[in-house]
Amino acid sequence: MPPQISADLVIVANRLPVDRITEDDGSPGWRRSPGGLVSALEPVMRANDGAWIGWPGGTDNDLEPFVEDGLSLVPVALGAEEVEDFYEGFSNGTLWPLYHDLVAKPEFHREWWDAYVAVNRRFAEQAAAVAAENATVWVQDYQLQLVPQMLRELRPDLRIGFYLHIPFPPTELFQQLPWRRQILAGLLGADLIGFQLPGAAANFVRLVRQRVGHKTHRDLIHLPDGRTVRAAAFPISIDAEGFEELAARPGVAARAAEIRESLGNPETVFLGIDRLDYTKGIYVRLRAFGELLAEGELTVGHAVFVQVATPSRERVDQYRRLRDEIDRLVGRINGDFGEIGSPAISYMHSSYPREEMAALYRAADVMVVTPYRDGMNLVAKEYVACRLYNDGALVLSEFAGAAEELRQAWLVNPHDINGMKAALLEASRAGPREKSRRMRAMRRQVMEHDVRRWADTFLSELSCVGGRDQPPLRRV
Ligand code: GDG
Repeated sequence: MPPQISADLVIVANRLPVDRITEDDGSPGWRRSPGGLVSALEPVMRANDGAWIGWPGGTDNDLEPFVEDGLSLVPVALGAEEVEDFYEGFSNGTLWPLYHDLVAKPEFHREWWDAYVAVNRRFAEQAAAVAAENATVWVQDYQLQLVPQMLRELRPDLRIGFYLHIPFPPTELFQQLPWRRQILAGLLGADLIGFQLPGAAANFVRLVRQRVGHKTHRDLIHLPDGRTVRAAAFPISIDAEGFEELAARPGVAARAAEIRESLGNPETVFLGIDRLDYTKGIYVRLRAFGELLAEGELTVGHAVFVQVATPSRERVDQYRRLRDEIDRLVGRINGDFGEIGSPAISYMHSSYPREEMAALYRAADVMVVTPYRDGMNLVAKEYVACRLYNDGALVLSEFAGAAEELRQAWLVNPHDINGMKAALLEASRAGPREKSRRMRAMRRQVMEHDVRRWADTFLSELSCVGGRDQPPLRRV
């Protein structure tokens, strides 16, 4: 019998916080997937009989709700065609590029939209089934923008929050979407809509005022049915203490030294870590590095670029093409400048355990984060948290949400390749005092604004909007 779930706090996200694995005896099992969202929400979930609704990955369709390590998990099944149309199609082929400033061209297909509606409805129905009376439901991200409205229709007693992890586009771009009205109406089902940056929240409120005609006052939207919705910024962060603790482990320090050793102990290790995604500006940063080698500003043996590109959305065409382009560029730069035992670029298309990530952060002199557009970018914050001795330098795109908090980074415009080259050189040549001054300020910001604080702030603001009389969540 599946457990009967009646939760006071329900998280609804595209993915469950676990991955399917095969146990030693060959039976199927689950392993907690690493991620800040789970660790941030875990304490409040435990204190409030929380449940998490999400897709378990794959197309296994007979999964019942289950309890894993004390957390109630509710799988939402997707068929193979829905994975194509809802996930790879509308979510990652339409919304992802549209919300990232058209870095790639979004495709609009009516059958993708139909699948998006059907899958959002399934998530909303599951949430309605497991939420206790007057419960709080927190819906996550761009794949599920219709859920708030669908859920409100099913369960008007609930308090509903929504958080968008990626940027919200300017009005002119959003207007391209044939289903723009439905998306806005979907989001307005929430009591509180959270964005990474104040600018995104302001874009949303303006759009609702100008295009839908609802009355707005500052960050509040007044709906004709008498409800008030608030749209505001809640910049996400990382488990900063967790990363700091990881980086301080002797095994991680030893691994960092080993990494540098195996790179030939160069003076400067540049590092990039990203999902292999066209928004992240991986190609352009490697090109900048290649030009610096060609011009003799940097030399192999003294400088090396380590790039980790974690596999992502490999069945989507644009991602396959990007992978080929980067493969070719890395091959060319290494062919032109590499020497036996000293490649110019050490490129890994794979994913690593958290310990190895922390060792890489510790091993790198210059962290290079150059997205064309990014909601926040947690990698930049993780690097900062791992620099225990206030050394190291961060080169950061102005177009990452993180740039609003990490002002002491070397900020760059990824469209300006010369500017980026200058910043890479400056960051690599800066003296220890300058680096320490910048890093100290950034560390203070990251350590004080961690992901626990993000979750607590959102949930406590959510309990204040709407003016309805509901019991607050138990705090931890
Ligand atoms: C979206 C928004 C926003 C990467 N490779 C490995 C690995 N990672 C981890 C990193 C980091 C996370 O994945 C990536 O987070 P980012 O923020 O950099 O980027 P997105 O995946 O695009 O995330 C973004 C975020 O949501 C949160 O709201 O900041 O703007 O696009 O934590 O460490 N982790 C492990 N092995 C890897 O190989 N263990």
